[in-house]
Formats: sequence, C-alpha cells, structure tokens
Amino acid sequence: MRVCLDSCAGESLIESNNVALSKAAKGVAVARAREKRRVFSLLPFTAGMLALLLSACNKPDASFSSVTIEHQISPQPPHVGTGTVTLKLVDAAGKPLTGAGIIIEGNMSHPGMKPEFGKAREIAPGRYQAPLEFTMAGDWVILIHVTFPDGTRLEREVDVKGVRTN
Ligand SMILES: [Cu+2]
Repeated sequence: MRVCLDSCAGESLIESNNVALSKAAKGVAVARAREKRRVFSLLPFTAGMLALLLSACNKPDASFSSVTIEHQISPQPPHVGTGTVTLKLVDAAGKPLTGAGIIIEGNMSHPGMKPEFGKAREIAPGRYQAPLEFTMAGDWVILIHVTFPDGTRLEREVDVKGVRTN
C-alpha cells in the first residue's frame, strides 16, 4: 500500500511506515495463530469443566443411587417389644457418611395401626442405631428417613417379615 498525501515527499517515510505496519500485521497474525492454538488447547479443559458442571447438576440423583445402606435388626429373629435397628451408610467409594439425621418409621403391612418412630444416633462414623417398638406380631415395613448434613434427603424401605410374639 502506498499513500501519497499532499506531496510525495514523505513517501519513503510512509513506505517505511508500511513496512513497520506489515511487520506489525505479521505480528498480529502470529499472535492470532497462537491464540487459535491456545483456544484449541483449551478445548479439552473446557469440555472437562462442562462435564464437571453437568455432573454437579446431576449430583442429587447420583449421590442417592450411590449411597449404600446396610441394615441389621436385632434381636434376630425380631419379636414383639423394643428392637434395635443398626444402619451403616457409605458412599460409592465405601467412605462412611457421617453426620446424617436418621428417623426410623415402622409400619405394619396391614392398615389401621399407628406408625412407630425411632430416632437414630451415630454410634461410630457412618454407623447409626435406633430403637424401634414392634407393637404387634406380623409383617412390618421400615422406612429409613435420612437427612444429610447438606440438607439432601433420602428414603429407603426395608421389609421386616414375621415379627414373632414373645
Ligand atoms: Cu398390626
């Protein structure tokens, strides 16, 4: 590009400016190319972040399905009177889930009886124990109501069949 203003006296100056400009333009082009490479190298990172964000959005469901609750009823076999429900809560990695609030609700499989409740206390990390009153012989269904420290809730059902008379 050659630009003559009022006179061509300054031509060489403008020319040299043009050289400088084209050098600068080259520099910009190189910088742009670098930028492009940087953007491409960032892509896997961005995809990773996106996956993380998506998994974070799915967290409630994921954590629900990954929570394992082992239960134990004593005495065994259960009979009418005060029983003890012992629970062990672990995550998918087998790590104990501590600090949960747990209420046990006992109902009989037939209608017309009031539910029995027992509040669990944590006896060891991830291990909880609650008393439960079996007020009648027969089949019971136990509902485990769990509230985790972050406020998320989880409910599991356990059949306790054939509670015996004393
Ligand atoms: Cu009953």
